[in-house]
Order: sequence, then C-alpha cells, then structure tokens
Amino acid sequence: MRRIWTVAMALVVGAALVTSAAAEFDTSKVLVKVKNGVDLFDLSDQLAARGFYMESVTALGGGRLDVDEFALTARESAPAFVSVRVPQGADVRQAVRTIGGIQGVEHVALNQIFRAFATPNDYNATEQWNFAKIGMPAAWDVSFGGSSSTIVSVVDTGLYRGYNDGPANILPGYDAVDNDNDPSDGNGHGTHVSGTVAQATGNGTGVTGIVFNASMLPVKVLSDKGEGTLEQVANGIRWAADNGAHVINMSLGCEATEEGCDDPILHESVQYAAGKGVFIAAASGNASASVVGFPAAYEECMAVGATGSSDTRASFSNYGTALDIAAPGDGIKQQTHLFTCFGFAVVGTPNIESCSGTSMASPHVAGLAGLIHSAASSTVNIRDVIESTATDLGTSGWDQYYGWGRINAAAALQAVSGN
Ligand SMILES: [Ca+2]
Ligand SMILES: [Ca+2]
Repeated sequence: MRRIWTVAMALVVGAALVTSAAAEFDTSKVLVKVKNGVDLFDLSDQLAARGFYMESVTALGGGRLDVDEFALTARESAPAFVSVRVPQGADVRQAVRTIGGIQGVEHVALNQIFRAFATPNDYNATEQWNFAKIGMPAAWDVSFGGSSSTIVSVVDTGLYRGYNDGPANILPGYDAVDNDNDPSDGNGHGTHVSGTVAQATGNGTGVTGIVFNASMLPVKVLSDKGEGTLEQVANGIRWAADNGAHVINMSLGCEATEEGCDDPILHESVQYAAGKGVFIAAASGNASASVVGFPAAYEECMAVGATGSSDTRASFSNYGTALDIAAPGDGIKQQTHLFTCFGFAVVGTPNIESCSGTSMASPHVAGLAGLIHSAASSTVNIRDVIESTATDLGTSGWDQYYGWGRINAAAALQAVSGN
C-alpha cells in the first residue's frame, strides 16, 4: 500500500491578543553616588542600620569591588557608584528616598533595565500573538535573529522565493518529489511554515520570523497537493542531513493508526539525520488523537503539539506518550499564497494568512532551536534547553497533552546566554 504523508494542518482559525509587560528596573538593588570624602565603611554602617546591604563598589575605571578592596586599590577619592541591595519585597522607590536622606549621599538611582533596540519594525504583538506568547522580543535581545551560519531545513512543500517578505537567506535546496534542484512551492504550506522560522524581519513589511538571519535550506517532499510518499520524505530527510542542516522541521506526518505509518525506512532516515547531530522538530498531527503521529513519535524527533492564545491545547492537536513539547499553532499569521489554508495550489498574490495546525506549531520549535544554535556553544543540548525552559502547562511536569510545556523562547535564550 502506498502511504501518503499529508500536511499537518487543520482548518481551525482562532485569534486573540496577548500583551506582556516587562519590569522597568531591577527591584533587588539601587545604585548610590556619594560625595567626595565620604567614608564608605561609615556609609555601609548607615545603610545596614536602615536594612540595606552595601554589596559592591564600582571604581571609576569600572569593575566591581567590595568595600575593602576599593579602599586598598582604588585611587580616586570617590567611587563611580555603590551597589546597594534592597531586601526582597521592599518598596524600591521608598528605598531611594530613605538612602537619599543619608548624609554624604549625592544621588540614588533605580537600577534601570536597558534593552537592545532590537524590536523589529514589522513586529506587532497583536498580529503575532504567538511570538508575544513565547517571549520573542526578549529572546531577540539575546540573539537578534541568529546567524546565517545556522542552517534550517523545512522539509515540506518547498519554498516560494518571489515574495516581498519571505525568508531573506535561502540556499539552493532539493525537490525530492521531482528529484531535481528546484524546490518551488506550488502549495503554500511550506512557505507559511518557513515564514514562522525565518520570515524577513526588520524590513518594515508584513510580519516577522524567529531566526530570520538563518540560512534556509528548502527541501520539497510534498507535492503541490500537500502530499508525499515515504520515499520522498525519507530522501528529503537524508538530503537535508547531508547538506548541512543543523535543524530540520517536518510539519507533516501520518496517523499512527494508519497502516504502514510507522516504518523502519522512515525511522532510519530520522536516525540518520539525528546521528549527524541534526535537531528535528515534527508536528504531532491534527486528528485530535490520543496517539502522536509519525515521524514525530520517533524518539529522535521533538514531537510538537499545538496551543492557542490562552495556552490551552488546540482541539485538533494529537497528544499521547510520545508528545514532547507544545507551541502556538492556532491562528498563526505568515506570508504565503494559500488563500484558504487548505492544501491546494492557489498561487497568487502573497497575503499574510492566518493558518492553524500542528504544522504551524512545529516551526516555532525549529526556529527556537535555530536561535539557540546561533547563540549557544556547540556543547549545549538544544533539546534539553527547550524542554527545561518550557512554561509548564496542564498537570505539573511532563504530561501527555503539553509534553514539557509550551516553549518559552525568552527563558531558553536567557538560559544559554548565562543570564
Ligand atoms: Ca517582515
Ligand atoms: Ca505539564
């Protein structure tokens, strides 16, 4: 029997908006500037008498010293500033006023948080609730779109290159359907999925992608109808692994209950890529089934289920013992030529289309994996980072509906940056 893999996408459309507010300053400490001639040991005593702790002293030339070191080594009469710890739960603005009243104190500053001005001009938290939800702006502060040396392969219906807002860096790819080197997308699914990974960002047009500086390696294994054979899928996985992919996304699969779905040829192709160190994200399937589809269910793949804007499982999203992680997948906007988010070729004017499915969830994980690959040392286990930093949903810890939870890009990037 010929097994057909289909795109893992559903006809469910939903949208809501989520906004997040970030702290404006570090509430754990304030910075104190003192007048010339102030005895820092005396200041330390005065602070302690009011419940504050002098943590360190920064000399004019920079570098944090404790007060003894400063007294011994610094040559200037007054330091640049003194860092003072505020007790947990205390009103930091009141602390500023109290410390400001100590004799010899010239100025007390809130420990303001500065951010790279990296929020791109085409990012809109309302339009892209999915990126707001996973903390993309904060993740971009750590790695603004990653690096072109990171190669992400979307193994799908191909990638359309002619749009004004598609991925910026596209490598020559492969068409495993026609066995040639033209992986054009006559369907639109692969282009939408690729957009979530790496849509052109900061170009003032359309929407954004997660790891937009990455090099995209398009591999077409599904026809313009959104279907592909085991042969095509297995060839495509191996080609991507042999041609430099660090990350593979597969927003495709078959249901575990279908005859021939779990096949050693498919599994061995996945194992081949994993054996080369490739991180593989795959969609769990859209049958509302209690069993994850394949290839996602293989242990070498990170099986991705879909959540909506309220952080609950999308009704279509397959779950079960093989589910590893969840990501936004309900009402995801990217540029493509799919008019209806239903897998038939309608090539036309590019639009920002809202599509739903575990197909839309998986590239969030692939994109995050790419961003981690760009930002972290090669010894970092990308899968461990994604799982350990996910926002736990459902019952505590791993569960069959959300895996380790919904991905948290901000926490993942902070983890690998050492923050
Ligand atoms: Ca854009
Ligand atoms: Ca859980």
